[in-house]
Amino acid sequence: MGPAPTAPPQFAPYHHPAAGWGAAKSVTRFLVREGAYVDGPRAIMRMNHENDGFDCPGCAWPDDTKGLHLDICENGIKHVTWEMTRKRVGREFFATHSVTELSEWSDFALEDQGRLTEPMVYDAASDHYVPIRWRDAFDLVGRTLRDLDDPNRAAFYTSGRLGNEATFLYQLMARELGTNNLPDCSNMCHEASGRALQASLGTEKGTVDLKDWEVTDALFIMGVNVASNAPRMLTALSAAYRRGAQIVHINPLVEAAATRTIVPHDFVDMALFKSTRTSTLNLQPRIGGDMALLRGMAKAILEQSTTDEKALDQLFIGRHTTGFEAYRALCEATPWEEIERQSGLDRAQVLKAARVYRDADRSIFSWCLGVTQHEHGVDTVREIVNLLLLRGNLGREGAGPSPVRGHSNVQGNRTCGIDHRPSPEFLDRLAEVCAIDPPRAHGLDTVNAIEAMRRGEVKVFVGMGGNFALAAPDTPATYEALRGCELTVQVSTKLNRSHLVHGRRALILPCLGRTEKDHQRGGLQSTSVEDSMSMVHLSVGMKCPASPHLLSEPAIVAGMARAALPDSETPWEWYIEDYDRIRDTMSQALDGFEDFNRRVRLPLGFRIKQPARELVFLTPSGQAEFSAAPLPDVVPAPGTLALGTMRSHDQWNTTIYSDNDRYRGVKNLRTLVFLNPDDMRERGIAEFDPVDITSTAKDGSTRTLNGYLAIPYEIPRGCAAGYMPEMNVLCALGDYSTQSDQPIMKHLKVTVTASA
Ligand SMILES: Nc1nc2c(c(=O)[nH]1)N[C@H]1C(S)=C(S)[C@@H](COP(=O)(O)OP(=O)(O)OC[C@H]3O[C@@H](n4cnc5c(=O)[nH]c(N)nc54)[C@H](O)[C@@H]3O)O[C@H]1N2
Ligand SMILES: Nc1nc2c(c(=O)[nH]1)N[C@H]1C(S)=C(S)[C@@H](COP(=O)(O)OP(=O)(O)OC[C@H]3O[C@@H](n4cnc5c(=O)[nH]c(N)nc54)[C@H](O)[C@@H]3O)O[C@H]1N2
Ligand SMILES: [Mo]
Repeated sequence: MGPAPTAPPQFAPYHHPAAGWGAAKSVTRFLVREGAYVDGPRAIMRMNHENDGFDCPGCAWPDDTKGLHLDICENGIKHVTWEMTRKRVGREFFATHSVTELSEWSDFALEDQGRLTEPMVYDAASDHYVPIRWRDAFDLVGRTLRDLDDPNRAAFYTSGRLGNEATFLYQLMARELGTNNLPDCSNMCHEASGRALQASLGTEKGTVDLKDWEVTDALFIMGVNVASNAPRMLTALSAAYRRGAQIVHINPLVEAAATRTIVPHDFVDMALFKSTRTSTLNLQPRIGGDMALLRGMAKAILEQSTTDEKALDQLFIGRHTTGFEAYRALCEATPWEEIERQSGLDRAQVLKAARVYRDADRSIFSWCLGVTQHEHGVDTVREIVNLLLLRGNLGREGAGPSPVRGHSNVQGNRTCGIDHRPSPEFLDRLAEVCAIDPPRAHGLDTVNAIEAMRRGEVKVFVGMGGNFALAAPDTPATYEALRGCELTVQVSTKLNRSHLVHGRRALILPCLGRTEKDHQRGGLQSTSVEDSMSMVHLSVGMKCPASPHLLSEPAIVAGMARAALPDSETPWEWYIEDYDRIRDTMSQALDGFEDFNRRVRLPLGFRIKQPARELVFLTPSGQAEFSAAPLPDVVPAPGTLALGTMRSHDQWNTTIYSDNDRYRGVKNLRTLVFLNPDDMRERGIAEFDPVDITSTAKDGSTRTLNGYLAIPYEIPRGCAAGYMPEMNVLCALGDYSTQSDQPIMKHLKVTVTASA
C-alpha cells in the first residue's frame, strides 16, 4: 500500500524522546520531497495564528491560548505540505492512464501524483476519466438525484475536514432533498463518545478546555497515540509535568508520548537536546480492558471512602447526580479477581492509579480511539464519567472529560448538522429558519449506508472529502457497495482509491484546500472550524489555488444543490458570494452560534457553551447520570488474540507518507503485526517471520491476510496490533458495536500462524 519498498524492513525499539530533532529532520525531508521548501516554511509560519492564519488541516487539538507563534508539529507540517505540493494531476494524466491501470497502483503512488486540477467524469467506453465542465458535472448530479424515486436512495458522506459553512449547506441540501442519510467519519471515530456523554451528561462533547489542562492536578491519557496523532498535546503534557501534575498513560502499548518529549518550539530545549518527561505512570491493560481498570479504580475509591470522607465528593453526588447507589452496589459486587482478569492488570497497579486519582484535587480524563472503537465503547466512556462524578470532577476549573477528536473539524461537522439521527429540536429550528420541510426519520450511518448500497437501496454516493473506499471496514464489501451505485461523486483534493472504486457513472470534483485563497464575488472568504474543545475560529487561506479550475467546497455544494433542487427557495448562489451570509443563517439555526460573524472574528474565536460545564444536564433526569453496566468479557479465547488496527507515525488515515513508523522503531514496513514475544514463541514465530492473520467475525465468517511480518513488541499477552487501512480487510462489515454502531476496529478476534 505504501511506496514501493526500496530497502529491507528494519525494527529496533525506539528509546528517544518524542518530537525534537528527529521530527525536525523528518519535516525537512518531506518539504524537499514535495517541492515545497520555499512555500512550506512561509505557510507554516501562518498556521494556527489567531485571525490571519489558516487552521492546520490536521488534527483537532486546540490552538495555544497565548497565541504561541509556532504552535505546530511535525505531522501538521507534513499535512500542510502534502496539500501544498507542486505536483499536479491534470487531464493529460488521466488520458495516459486508464482506471484499470491506476487500480494496480499503490495508494501512496495515487496520492503522490499531486493535486487534482479540474472536474473529471468517468467514461466507461474508454475506461478513462475525461474532463467535464463544472456546469455539466452539476447537471449530472442534479439529474441523477432528481430521477431517484426516493431521496433516501442517496447518501452524503462527510470526512471531518469540511469547514462549518460548507457543512451547513451540505446538510441543508440533503434535508431539503428529503433525506437524513448523512454518514460521516465520526461514525467510525467518536460516535461512542458522543452517545456516552449525551447519556451521562446531556452533551455530546467534552467539557474542558486548554486552560483546564493548564491547571489540572492529574491527567489520565487513554487509548491515544499522542506523539503521532495529537502531537501538540505534547506541549501540554510536558508543561503539566514541569508544574508537578500527575500524568497516567493507559494504553496496551507504551507509546512515545508516554516517556519524554522535546517540545519543538522550545528553541532552548531543542538546542540543548533537553527533554521533559511526559508521564508519571504507565499502565498497559489488555485490549478492551479499560472498563475493568476504571471499575477497579472506582471500587478502590469507594472502599477508601469508608475511612476517608474526602475520597468521594458526597455533596456533588447528592446535588448533581442520579444512580449513585446502583453504581456503588455494582462496584462492590464486582470481584477484584474479575477486575484483574478483564483489565489484564494486577490489583496493585489498579490501586496505584486509584491513588493518583484520589490524591488529585482536579482530574481530567482524555481519550481517543483506543477507548471508542470497541463493542463496549459507550459503556467505557460512561465509566470514565462515573469515575469523574465520584469526586465531583465536573463543572469546575481543571476537571472533566476531554475526548481527543480526530479530523480538524469533525466536531464542527456534527455541531453544524451532519448527523444521521438529528434531534427534533434541531430539525424544527432548521425548518423555521431555512423554510424547508426536513425529513424526520433517521438516516443511514457509515456501516448502514454500505449495507444499503450493497442491497441496491442506495444508488448515489457523494463523498465530501475523505477516502471512503479505504477508510470504511471490510474493504471488499465496501468496494462492492460503491461499485453497485448508479453514481459516485468524490469531492477531493488528491487522487485516491475512492476515485477508482466507483459507480456506473463517477465524478471527481476537485476543491480548494484549506491553505488556499478562496475568492468569491464578495471578496476573499474565510471558513470556520471547531476544535476538540469547542473553540470556533476562522481559517483564511494564503496560497494561490493549485489550479484556476478549482471550486471551494461551499460552491460545490451550492452547485449540486441548485442542480438537484431547481425550485429551491434557498439562495444558494447568494450564499456563496459572501460566507458571512451563510454564517448569519447559521447563527439563527444553530445553538451556541448567536452573533456568529462578530464572535468568530474575536482573537481565538469563541467557545460554544457546554451546559454540563455549568452543571446544567440536559438528560432525562436533569442530573448527571451514573451508568451501571456489567463488565464485558474481553479475554481472548484460548489460541486467539485481540488485534487493534491503528495508524503509523507516517500516515494520515488512508494517506500514507512513508513506510516508516519512527516512534515504534519500524522502517520500510507496513504489512506487519506487533505481537507479544511470548505469544510468538508459543506459535513458533520469530522476528520478521511471515504470518497469516485470520479474523473471525461475530457471524462466524473469516477473513485472512497472508504474509504479514511478525514484530516482537512490548504489548500484553493475548494482544496484537497492526495498521489501518490495510487491515480493514479483516474488519467484518457486520461487526459494529450494538451500543454506538461503530465498527469494532480495535478489537478483532484473530488467530496468527506462521505462513506455510
Ligand atoms: N498524524 C496523524 N494524526 C492524526 C491522524 C492520522 O492518521 N495521522 N488521524 C486523526 C484521526 S481522524 C483520529 S480519529 C485520531 C486518532 O488518534 P488515535 O486514537 O491515537 O489513533 P490510532 O492510531 O488508531 O491509535 C489508537 C491508540 O489506542 C491504543 N489502543 C488500542 N487498543 C486499545 C485499548 O483497548 N485500550 C487503550 N487504552 N488503548 C488502546 C493504541 O495502542 C494506540 O496508541 O488522530 C487524528 N490525528
Ligand atoms: N481499521 C480502521 N479503520 C479506520 C480507523 C481505524 O482506526 N481503524 N479509523 C477511522 C477514522 S477515526 C476515520 S476519521 C476514518 C477516516 O476516513 P476519511 O476521512 O474518509 O479518510 P482520510 O484518509 O482522512 O481522507 C483522505 C482524503 O481526503 C481528501 N482531502 C484531503 N483534504 C481535503 C480537503 O480539504 N477537502 C476535500 N474535499 N478533500 C480533502 C484527499 O483526497 C485524501 O485522499 O477512517 C476510519 N477507518
Ligand atoms: Mo477519526
